[in-house]
Parts: sequence; structure tokens; C-alpha cells
Amino acid sequence: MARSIVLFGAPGAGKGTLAEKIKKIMPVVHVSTGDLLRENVRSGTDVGKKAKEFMDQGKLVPDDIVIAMVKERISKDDAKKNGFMLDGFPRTLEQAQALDKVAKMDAVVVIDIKKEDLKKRILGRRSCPTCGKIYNIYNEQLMPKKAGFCNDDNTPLIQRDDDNEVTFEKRWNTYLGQSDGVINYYSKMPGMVRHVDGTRTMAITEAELKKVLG
Ligand code: G5P
Ligand code: MG
Repeated sequence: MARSIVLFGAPGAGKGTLAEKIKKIMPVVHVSTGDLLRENVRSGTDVGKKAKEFMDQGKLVPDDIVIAMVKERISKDDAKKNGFMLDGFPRTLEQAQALDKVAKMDAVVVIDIKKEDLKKRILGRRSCPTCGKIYNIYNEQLMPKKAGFCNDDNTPLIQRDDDNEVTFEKRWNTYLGQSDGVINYYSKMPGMVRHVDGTRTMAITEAELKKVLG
């Protein structure tokens, strides 16, 4: 079974949601660059201060910042021992090449979904600032049991600063500009890229994912 995995997909494709499902069946460490950057923004670090202006504009944070963050995280003992699942990284060819120098990937899972399916997901997303659990207020299966509160720890749910229509358009365009370069890079490695249909029900997508990960 794959131990070093990239989850690749557009904003709102379901990377974070599927990562949570994988964690239940495999001990791999979930490394979301978006979550790491938001943590830095919340705690006011230098990285967070620099990153916020890019994130709010739907642009990519400079490669050197993100690459350093990922290298540091995957060099920790838990990631070395259990493997890791990268969510939202690499996003540029430069990031993919830098990753190659420090780790051999087993699988790049591309979540396929069209733009028109994404906006509602982005606008309806809410998350728990305590445990990170992701919800959607427009989807019965994904909405919290008590409106506005986390099912697991009852924390009030929050909406991300970049989850609005204007920033979504910019994030989508950023994704379009970079995604082919990354997918083409991995497509040259036999058997590396595996596609899952991100538009089916959660259960079907999850089953497809398990299958492609072996
Ligand atoms: P992020 O945080 O990586 P994005 O834009 O790549 O942000 P995002 O928005 O976090 O990705 P996701 O993780 O793919 O999307 O999606 P999700 O949260 O699991 O699901 C979205 C919503 O849909 C949720 O409400 C969920 O409940 C619902 N949902 C999930 N699955 C399904 C389904 O099957 N069906 C239905 N109906 N609903 C579903 O990056 C943020 C910013 O950080 C910077 C950039 O500025 C970026 O814009 N950044 C980087 N910059 C440079 N390089 C990098 N590598 C960077 N990584 C982050
Ligand atoms: Mg995410």
C-alpha cells in the first residue's frame, strides 16, 4: 500500500475531507500546506504575516516558504515511520522537483471535478478551529448535527477568509495556471498518477480512493 501520497485537486475538490478518511484506514501523517499556513497566520509568525497577503488574494505563497515548511514536517519521526499524505502540495513544478530531491512518492491522486461543482462547496464550507473537522452547510451528509457547532467538541464553526466568491475565482485561476505542469511532471513516472471522480457521493469517492491506493 502507498505510504507517501500526494492529494491533488482544485480548491474545494475534497482533499482535506478525503485525507480524514484515509487517516482512519492508514497511519500516515496528514500534511496540509493550507492548514499549516493558516496556523502560522493565526499565531502571527513571520511566515504567517507574509503568507496572509497571498492567501487573501487567492495567489500562491512563494515556493521557498512552502517547500521549507513541508521539508521540515516530513523529516519528523512520525512521518518517517508512518509515511505521509501531502494535501495541497506540490502545487507548482518547482515544488514537485524540490520534493523529489527529499522523498520518493508512491502515488499522486488527482481528484477530478468541474468548476461549477466547486463554488457551492467553497461557500458552504465551515470548519472547526479546535479539531479541524470539515463540514458543509449545503449538504445533508456533511452538515453539523447542531447548526454552527462541531459534532465532536461543540466548538463554534468558522468560515475561512478565502472562502468567498471573489477569492474563489482567483484561486481557481491560480489552480488552472499551475495544475497541468504538476500533472504532466508526474505523468512521466509510470503508474504514479491515479484519478478519482470527486463528483460522486462521499462513499463512492472514498471507495475509489481506497482502490487506487491499493
Ligand atoms: P488550501 O487550504 O490547500 P485549496 O484551495 O487548495 O486550499 P481547499 O479549499 O482546502 O483547497 P479541499 O481541501 O480540496 O479544498 O476541499 P475540502 O475542504 O475537503 O472540501 C470542500 C467542501 O466540500 C467542504 O465543505 C466539504 O465538506 C465538501 N465536500 C468534500 N467532499 C465532498 C463531496 O464528495 N461531495 C460534496 N457534495 N461535498 C464535498 O490552500 C489555501 C491557500 O494557501 C496557500 C495558497 O495561497 C492557497 O490559496 N497554499 C499554498 N501556496 C503555495 N504553495 C502551496 N503548496 C500551497 N498550499 C496552500
Ligand atoms: Mg483543504
